[in-house]
Amino acid sequence: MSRHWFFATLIVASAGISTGAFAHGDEKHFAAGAPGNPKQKSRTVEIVMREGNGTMSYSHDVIAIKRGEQIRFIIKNEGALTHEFMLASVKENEAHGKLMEKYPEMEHDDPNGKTLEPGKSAEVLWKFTKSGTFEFACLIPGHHPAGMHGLVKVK
Ligand SMILES: [Cu+2]
Repeated sequence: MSRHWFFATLIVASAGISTGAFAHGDEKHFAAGAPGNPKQKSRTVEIVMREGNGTMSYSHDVIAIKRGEQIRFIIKNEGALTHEFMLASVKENEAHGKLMEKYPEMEHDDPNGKTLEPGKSAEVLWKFTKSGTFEFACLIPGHHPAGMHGLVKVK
């Protein structure tokens, strides 16, 4: 466990705010579905993060997914700043974003979210077990309002 991850988890736990995951017995539950199984088939979706012209963005605004589908998100940071990909409900991301205004140094290496320095990439393997509209967003202060958010529509 990295020190940053532990620090972030500690803050979130003590503040009582959900980041999209909560413990229930030994199992973790997530708003947007569940961590994927590498042994099952998946569809790859590559997402690029970047800045430019006063905005920050993901290469996708909306991703349509069938319920039960497993997606291998390949996330690439092609920007000059650190960015995140956090997959949760809109409400959870909003609460998590408010927390990050207080603790902007929070970093994530979770099943549903990664923090990526410039030039880095990461994978999030995710199974969309629930229908509904979810959000992926960068919760580093100022990034969501600058355009770093997108929707996942699961039908
Ligand atoms: Cu960002």
